[in-house]
Amino acid sequence: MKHIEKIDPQVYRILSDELLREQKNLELIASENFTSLAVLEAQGSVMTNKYAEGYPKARWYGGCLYVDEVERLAIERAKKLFGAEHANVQAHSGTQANMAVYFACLKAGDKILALDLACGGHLSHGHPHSFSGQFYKVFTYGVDKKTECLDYDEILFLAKKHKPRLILAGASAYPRKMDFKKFRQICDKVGAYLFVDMAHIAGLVAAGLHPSPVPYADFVTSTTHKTLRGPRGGFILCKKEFAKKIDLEIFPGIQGGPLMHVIAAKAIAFKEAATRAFRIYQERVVENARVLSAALEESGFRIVSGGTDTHLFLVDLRPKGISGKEASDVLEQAGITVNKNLIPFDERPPAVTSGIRLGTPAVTTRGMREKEMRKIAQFIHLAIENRYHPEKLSAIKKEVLALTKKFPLYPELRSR
Ligand code: DSN
Repeated sequence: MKHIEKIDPQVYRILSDELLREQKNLELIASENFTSLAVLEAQGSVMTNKYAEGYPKARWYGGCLYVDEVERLAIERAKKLFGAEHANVQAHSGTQANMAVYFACLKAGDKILALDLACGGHLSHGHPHSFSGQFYKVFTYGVDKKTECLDYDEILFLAKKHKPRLILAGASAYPRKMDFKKFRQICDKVGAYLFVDMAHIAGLVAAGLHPSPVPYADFVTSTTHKTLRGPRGGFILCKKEFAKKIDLEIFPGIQGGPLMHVIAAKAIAFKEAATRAFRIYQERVVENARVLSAALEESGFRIVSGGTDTHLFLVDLRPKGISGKEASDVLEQAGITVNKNLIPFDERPPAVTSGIRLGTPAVTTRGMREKEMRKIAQFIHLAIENRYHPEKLSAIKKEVLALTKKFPLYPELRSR
């Protein structure tokens, strides 16, 4: 960052502090990860300079020879990685990708059926404050009260009752595998489109550790920066019959010029995700999540649905008498970053919550394994137990620092 240091010391200081924060803390936010240096480099590359409205070979501006090449590469790699008929890699984010899908197949006022936010859904899946909840008539399904897992008979019942034009599968905070074949069968029974938002599990799907939605869904969206470990951004996969519609909805429908530097980084991430090393990494992510959740359970926390099949899980904090908000603040003081999260049937409001969501993609990228997961569970347990003792939280923070030092992050990058 030598140029930033020279030109803008204030921004340099802030970026350095963020690098230090990422290096020193334990990152357990399930949707975050650490990209490769190659992905970082591409995002800071000269392609940030280029306007390229349109698609490869059909642009509005000249000089698109190389951006065409890199976008084609990203498209081909995404299609191959997920076995898809068509890929659009221009979506700036997961929410933009979702917006393009809705616009491609729905009219304002159409009915959609999606997972309730309180049971793990996402804001862009029909929350009243999101465009999705304002443009469409939204019905939700939840999880079974006892198992805290999806109940496909209930989803079928709701689909028959409401006759939605589109059924959405996919979640931000659901720890179990989803059965996309069953979703397809339900859609076929009521004549609905199947739309899967696989943002959280895309890395697991790429590695073959979670069943792929691609053979079953009409539309699949994802972000590139969660388990997939690429740059911040989104993409869409769909059947050939919807290709033109999706491309038109992204541009000129809802976006202008694509972020070509990010698309170059997406191409790199898709290449990285096709390797054996990435598959091994994902196996460790899932194993680490299993070990961390089991160790926390042993320390008296309740794990929603009794565990996890994926990279994330939800901790019910009620047995510890602390809210999600308090727990997240306490853990932050101990150098552990998490997010508060509603648990199914939560009686607390979303800004408080009774749970936290934990995920292992980032710590696994640092190289941590089962032994470290048990240690992290102990840190979390001790921090919550000693929440009124700042000196004990500082002591845990020192231990966290000792642990993160053993698993260096971006040692090639210089911080202040
Ligand atoms: N904010 C993301 C997450 O944490 O799951 C979803 O968009």
